[in-house]
Amino acid sequence: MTIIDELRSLEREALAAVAAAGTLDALEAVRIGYLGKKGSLTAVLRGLGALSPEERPEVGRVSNEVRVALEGALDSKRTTLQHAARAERIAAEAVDVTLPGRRRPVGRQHVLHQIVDEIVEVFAGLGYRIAEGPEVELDYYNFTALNHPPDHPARALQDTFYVRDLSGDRAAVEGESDVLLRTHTSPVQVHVMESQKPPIYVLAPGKVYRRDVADPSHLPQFTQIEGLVVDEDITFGDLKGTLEHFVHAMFGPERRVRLRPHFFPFTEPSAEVDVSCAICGGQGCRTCGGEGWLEILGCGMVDPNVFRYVGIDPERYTGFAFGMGAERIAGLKYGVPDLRLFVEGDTRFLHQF
Ligand code: 2U9
Repeated sequence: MTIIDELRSLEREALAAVAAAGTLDALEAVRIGYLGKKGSLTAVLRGLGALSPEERPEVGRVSNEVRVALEGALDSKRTTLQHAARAERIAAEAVDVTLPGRRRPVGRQHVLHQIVDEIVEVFAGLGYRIAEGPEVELDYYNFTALNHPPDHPARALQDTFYVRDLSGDRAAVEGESDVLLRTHTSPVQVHVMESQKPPIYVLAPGKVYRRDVADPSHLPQFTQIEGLVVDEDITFGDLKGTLEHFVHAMFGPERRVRLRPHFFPFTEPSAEVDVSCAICGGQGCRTCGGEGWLEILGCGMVDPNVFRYVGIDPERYTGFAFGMGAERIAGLKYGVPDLRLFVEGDTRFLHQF
């Protein structure tokens, strides 16, 4: 066998090895086996120097042809294998975008905030401004300026959360603190009257605190909404008309309103306000406990003493005030029998609103 035959046989064998290589690693092994430093074609090329000057050009040309053919086959096979590897990776990484997306739970406004917003809307429509104030208050703003005598039962430790200063050398004796968690939002209106002249039309929504044990109709923390109007010639008739408008906007125009005499330290005269029962229309049923009426708020004409505390002339100005619990209003509107449900945060309950 001539050296030329040997080269051609090497070429066939190498091209077959390239064709058989199934991976990039196998292909690289083929390249090293023939064209590497110790490769079989490299060995032939190195031996060219030992040939006779007559043989050398022909053998040189053929060996070069074999090398070029082999390099070409290696390159094209490498490209094919690289494309195959890439296609395989893309297939493995593919995301099926035709599947439905994962649903994320969407939050919603808490039912109590919905109710507060609804009530705010009704009074904003009548020209009231919204006022806010601190939840930690002075005894003066929560009780004294609202005409509570020093021995009023609401001031008792059993009814009010007092805030004690346990730092420094201030006497930290229970019951002697003049700082407390507000028991109603009325101190907000006292601040308003101190800083603004009448006419005043304000609505004060916010959290209030009372030392009650939670039960179906009581919460130690709840949401109050109070209103205050101070202007010239404000009468009890204005109060009644305002409340009727509110009840009709909130519960529907078919509902009736009833006022019963009551007592509050800050209003005189005072009344509790009932709305006719939605179920029986006033006949008496299980929902209203046979009464035909459901209590929704308290109200009255601002006591002249309250005006004197804040420096408003009770001879020139009169006013009315009212207060309600948002939890109670929400409970009545939606027929929720236990106010604790509004503060427990159970989403199965809250998602109904
Ligand atoms: C000022 C003067 C008077 C606010 C009023 C009521 C009547 C009332 C209760 C309803 C249920 C409290 O949430 S509740 O427990 N409130 O009955 N509140 S008049 O009177 C004021 C407020 C501020 C300066």
